[in-house]
Amino acid sequence: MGSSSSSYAPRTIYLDVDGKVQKVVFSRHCSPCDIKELLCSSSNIPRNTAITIVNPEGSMVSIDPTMPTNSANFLYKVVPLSTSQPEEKEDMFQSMLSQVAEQFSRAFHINELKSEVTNRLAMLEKRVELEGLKVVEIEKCKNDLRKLRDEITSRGGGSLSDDGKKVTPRRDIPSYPKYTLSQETIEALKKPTFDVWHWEHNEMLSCLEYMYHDLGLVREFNMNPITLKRWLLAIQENYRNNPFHNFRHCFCVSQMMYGMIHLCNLQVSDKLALTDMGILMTAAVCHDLDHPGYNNTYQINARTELAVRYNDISPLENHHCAVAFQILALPECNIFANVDPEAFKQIRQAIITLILATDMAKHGEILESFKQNVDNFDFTIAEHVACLRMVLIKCCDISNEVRPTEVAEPWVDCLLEEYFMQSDREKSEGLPVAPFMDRDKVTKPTAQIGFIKFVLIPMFETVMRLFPQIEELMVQPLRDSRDHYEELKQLEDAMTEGSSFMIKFRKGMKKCE
Ligand code: 0WF
Ligand code: ZN
Repeated sequence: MGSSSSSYAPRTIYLDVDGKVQKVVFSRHCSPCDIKELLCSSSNIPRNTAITIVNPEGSMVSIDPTMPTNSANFLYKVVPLSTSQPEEKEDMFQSMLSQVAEQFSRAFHINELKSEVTNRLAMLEKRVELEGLKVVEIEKCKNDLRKLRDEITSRGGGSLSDDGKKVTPRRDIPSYPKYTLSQETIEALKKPTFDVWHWEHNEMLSCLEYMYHDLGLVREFNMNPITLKRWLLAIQENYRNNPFHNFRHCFCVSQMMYGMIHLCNLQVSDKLALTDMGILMTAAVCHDLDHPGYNNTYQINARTELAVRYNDISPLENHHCAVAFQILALPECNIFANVDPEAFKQIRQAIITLILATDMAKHGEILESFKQNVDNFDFTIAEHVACLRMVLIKCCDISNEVRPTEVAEPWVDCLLEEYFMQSDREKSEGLPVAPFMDRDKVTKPTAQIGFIKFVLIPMFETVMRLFPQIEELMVQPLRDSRDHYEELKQLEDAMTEGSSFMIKFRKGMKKCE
């Protein structure tokens, strides 16, 4: 996978043609018709024959440029539709329809959710009509309906419900293609300059898989490499498609962690153990699982089920943790299955601590305790190491501004989009709105300047006292970004002054007229 070829790379599928393996390569820009013709000619079938493709499990595979690729030991078969009997065609059509319907209903649970919303609304209306509801009951019903609406609107394909029953990946690893990373990508992956926007989900999965192998974590924890793939797939499917808190953000945080491990030489020095690296990487991968796109303040003010379940204590972070361990509880996804139970207990505890540390409400407290020991840091003191691990995941979690401007800036738009969705909802529900989330008050420079100056630079400069090598690649880019946004702010202010001058000027002209 070369860093410039991913979206152009041809796709390869393997066919069973009369018992022999036939490799078929096509461009991602081919139309479904082109691919059908190619499949016909590869299978010695006349070019215009209507065909379908079935996999070894008998399921039909769509024919289009994004069709799931397979391997030589999971061959697809081309079946000419013209040779099927009418009943067979009907069966096939019915099977196809039911598969599509099942996929839809599995992914979105639309029918159950729709009928539940309808039922509850009907019940609510009836009760208001018959007896009048107490305020607290109305609030509870509103909350229930809000939850259901959330389920419908923010379910991004494979995310899971609060009861945590849908953590199993919806597709298995044969449809998660094996990418070979180019040397260029391997080198780039270690740096904060890595272009995180360039890659599709499957490619990011391959990069994450590579990081686990490269750091020696697969060997250290005696992981089954297939389990690692399945675990990563389950992780990806349990991130929702939010504007900001999505799988690409998970990838960014994990890639920055991998980058910091290399930059600070943690993987070769005797400073941290391989177990620490496993804890750091796994916490980074899991840290925002099933994020609903609305922050803790919203959860608490709106009294959502998560806030109630976790008694208003870091509801989101507690949820991310719970989902992480629900996934690890699946035998087919348990990357720590071969670790002895005592060691697993410690790893679990450390991962929980790290995910909980990503709650920004704890920022001051965590940074202060790190400052206490940074100047006489001792890698043999467990408490020091535990504190460093927390600061490292915090740095990675909010590190977008460390990246080059063209990579960092789109993330601000994504975050503001998510914030505005929340503040619009807060306004419509009569809940308090934070000024930094309000579309009428915040701009990109105003959002970023304070955050870079008072949150990011102080934290990264503290880490720099322990690892001076981060100055060039992490701290300096932050200073540059602060300067960039301060210039933007001046421009913005000049434009506002200019336009208010124009308004006054026009008013004056009107008076003269
Ligand atoms: C938009 C801005 C902001 N900017 C970032 O680069 C960034 C990275 N992560 N996050 C970021 N927020 C948050 C995602 C969830 C938690 C952290 N925000 C921060 C806010 C506007 O403004 C401030 C500024 C200083 C202190 C508190 C909020
Ligand atoms: Zn995060």
